[in-house]
Amino acid sequence: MKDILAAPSVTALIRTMSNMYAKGWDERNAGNISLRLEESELADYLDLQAVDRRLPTGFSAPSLDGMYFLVTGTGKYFKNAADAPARDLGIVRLVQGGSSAELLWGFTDGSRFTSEFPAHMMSHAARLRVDPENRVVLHCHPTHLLAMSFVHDLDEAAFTHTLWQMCTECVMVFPDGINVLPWMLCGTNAIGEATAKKMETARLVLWAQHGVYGAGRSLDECFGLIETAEKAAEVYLKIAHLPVVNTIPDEGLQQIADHFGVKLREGYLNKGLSQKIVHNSKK
Ligand code: 2HA
Ligand code: ZN
Repeated sequence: MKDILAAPSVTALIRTMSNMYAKGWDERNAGNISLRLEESELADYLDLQAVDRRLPTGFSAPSLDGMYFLVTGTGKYFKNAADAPARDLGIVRLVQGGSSAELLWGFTDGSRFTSEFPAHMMSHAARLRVDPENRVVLHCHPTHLLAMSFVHDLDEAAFTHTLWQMCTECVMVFPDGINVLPWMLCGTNAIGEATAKKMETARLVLWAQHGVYGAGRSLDECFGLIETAEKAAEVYLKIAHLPVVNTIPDEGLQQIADHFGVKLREGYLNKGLSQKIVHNSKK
């Protein structure tokens, strides 16, 4: 057997966690990641019949039955993952309709996967229905998106539109926009189900006054998605209190989309918001 610590998905996950920590998105035990793995990626590294422990999940996800996930552990610090990967990460196989997870590697201190496992698995199921190649669900607390959720209208079209206006590349990176959940108690099946529902129409879901979820085909793509939205939120917060005299007009946003061949979320342009930065469209 090869060394699992040298497996490309494990090294990529640790690198992503370190980068996220460096960005300031994952203080203390904040954040969690799950990466779907193919059996073929694991076969050289683990005895897939050797189940260490069985962990109840508390939900059902029949479409994920038999799938493998590399996932971060509950209470673990992104800052430390590179020092103790076998303690802070785990590889599980979902069985019994998703109601149970077989631990194949990791969580060596007897712990288990993130408290946000329901939101992760339900989001995987939702994204796989729209994109069979989706592999990543990633949650973190990026400072500027979090801050923006206190001062900006949480209407999804308005929030998306403001982010799109902040950097030219936003419409290319997230043409599907950002969906928004109001503040909710985290770590529950209820927020998991609500997040998954939002994941059906966008790869970014803001948890107001908490953080953000992203989904994608690779860790890099998903990291870049959040990084781009977070950059836009940072620009917004730098200009929100200043008189805005120039913007990218809606026609410009449409031109970018047409030029790069992406389809913008229906109905998010030409809502009369284009020439001004909207702090609260209800005003
Ligand atoms: O894992 O971020 O939402 C800690 C969290 C919970
Ligand atoms: Zn969180």
